[in-house]
Amino acid sequence: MTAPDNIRKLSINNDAREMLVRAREEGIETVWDRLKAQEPQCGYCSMGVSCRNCAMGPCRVDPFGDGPQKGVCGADADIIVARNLGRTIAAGAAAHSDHGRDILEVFSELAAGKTTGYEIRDEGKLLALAGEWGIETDGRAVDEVARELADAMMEDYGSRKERIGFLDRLPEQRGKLWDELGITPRGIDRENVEMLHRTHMGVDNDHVNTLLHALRTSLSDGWGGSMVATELSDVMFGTPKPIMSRVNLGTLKADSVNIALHGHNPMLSDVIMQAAEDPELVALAKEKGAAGINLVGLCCTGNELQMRKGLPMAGNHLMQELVLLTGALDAMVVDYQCIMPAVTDVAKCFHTEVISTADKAKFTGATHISFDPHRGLEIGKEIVRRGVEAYSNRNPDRVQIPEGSVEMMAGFSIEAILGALGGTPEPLVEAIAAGKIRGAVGVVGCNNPKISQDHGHVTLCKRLIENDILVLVTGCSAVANGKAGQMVPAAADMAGPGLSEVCKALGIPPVLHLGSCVDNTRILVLAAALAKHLGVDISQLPLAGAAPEWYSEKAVSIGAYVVASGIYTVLGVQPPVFGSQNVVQLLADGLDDVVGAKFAVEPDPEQAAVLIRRHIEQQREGLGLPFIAATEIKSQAA
Ligand code: BF8
Ligand code: SF4
Repeated sequence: MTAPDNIRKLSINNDAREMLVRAREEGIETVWDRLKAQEPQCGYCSMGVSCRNCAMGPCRVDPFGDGPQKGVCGADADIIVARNLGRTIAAGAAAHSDHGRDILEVFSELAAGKTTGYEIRDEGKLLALAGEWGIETDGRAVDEVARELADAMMEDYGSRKERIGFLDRLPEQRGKLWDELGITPRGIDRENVEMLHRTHMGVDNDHVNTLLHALRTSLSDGWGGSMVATELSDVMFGTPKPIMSRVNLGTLKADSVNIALHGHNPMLSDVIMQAAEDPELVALAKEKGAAGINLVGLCCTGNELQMRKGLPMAGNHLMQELVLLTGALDAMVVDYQCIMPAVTDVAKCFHTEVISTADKAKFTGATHISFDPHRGLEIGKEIVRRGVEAYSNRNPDRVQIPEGSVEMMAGFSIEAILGALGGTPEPLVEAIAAGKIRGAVGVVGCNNPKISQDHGHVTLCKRLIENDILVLVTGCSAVANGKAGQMVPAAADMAGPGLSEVCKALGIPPVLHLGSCVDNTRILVLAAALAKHLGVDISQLPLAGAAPEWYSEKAVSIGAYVVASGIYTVLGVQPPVFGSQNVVQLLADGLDDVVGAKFAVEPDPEQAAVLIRRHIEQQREGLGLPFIAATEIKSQAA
């Protein structure tokens, strides 16, 4: 079907457009309608110059100089913008790190033998981690080692140490630089709490000092909480290996019970996948007239399961309401983060049951089934049973599933990437040195209804691979690239000659799926390993980061820890900092002299690709590698 222009511009994907047409026809409100209703959005807030940190306010300063230049307490634009950015980073870092803590708590209970439905699936990784953390492994029982590792990681959340445990992974230069700058993260919770303290009225009133701590806070996420989440998820659910899967709304099946797993934490969804294979529940589904039980993923819970088990993905962030509009979803199981409160409103227009599972994330209008790892499998079965029961309420006349799904490959943990290279980064280094691969870029982050859905991700990645730049994706970017067909080995044909040759030799796509958003830590680990291998700092490598369609506070924390780790990062959506020239100057320029990397903002993905290619060529030149002159790059973009 062809959607009218006003709908076509909202998303580049036909499945989304078809559901948007249906939403308009049936008068069902979606995120795009609500964005429109909010416009024009507040200019002060968009520029970051409004403050409601205390009851003398709320205040705003006028960035154009006509109105007040200071809040009631005397805070100017620099202070207000820096404080707001610091709080945003703290919220994002807290979300990732608390997710990590939840995984760690289940891991600890597993080690104590108190869970059902969990096991240590990657003992080798557990032992390697224990070794890294200085825990004796020789001759000891695995669960004993696991308990000690869990305790050591728990300590990282507090503030008992000078530095958190994963920092030994850093190249020496980077660790030293952070020490000199005073931004070495000491404790995961500590840096977050200190950020909130500093941004209370009358504490840190020097915007540079505030922003340095914002970097420290983000590092406690990237090299702390998120890294705990990734590493322990690998231990408990398996370290991903390349696996084929499918993506888009066509992964729903009209003849089956359809259950979507939405959110971020794989703890419960992993046992739900086990439960969906339970013969009794499959028989129940058949009794109700269904062919079977079909699970699909949304957002990062989906990514976690796709990486390890090939779970088909219904879509990314902006698909969460549209999947309900198919009328074919019997249950949406949610944990936390990026789940729009609106899902229960849309679900009401159909028979879909929304089931919330995290006690810290309840939704009005949802059925709450509290997750408890001690009864993991039992709860998983209870949830699947509800989905099967809900199937009986489905109205077949209201089912409309967009046709066809797209094949994609997932599962590129660092272990898998190194495995494909024969166990060492050397072949990758050689390919980069020879210019077959010019560099690598992590393209990460969300969808944002302010940008045509997936346009930023797909266009940027396309241009990068055409220029022999290897792309590593996570989160919603992975889903976007998957739908565009850029994540199968055959997509090597879309890449430039050098990258194409390497991909074909290894049988891998030019855009590699590294997992969920906490798995951006895999990119950090790879970057650190490459830098160490070459004896240079991360900031010298031909690497970049990009978040073309970001929306979330977590994405801001990611961007901050990527830059603080020494990687140039281009944002596609303007962050609310433009009310302070000093803050903008620092982020977009000054930081380069501090941490060896900086931010750029470029909404046009074609231009973002040019910026990134230029940066990569400069980095190559710095390392004495063959490079393409900037003028030549410019002409390629024309
Ligand atoms: O953590 S990319 S919209 S789903 S925040 Fe959310 Fe953004 Fe998607 Fe995953 Ni990440
Ligand atoms: Fe206003 Fe200062 Fe209070 Fe913020 S902290 S609301 S700028 S008085």
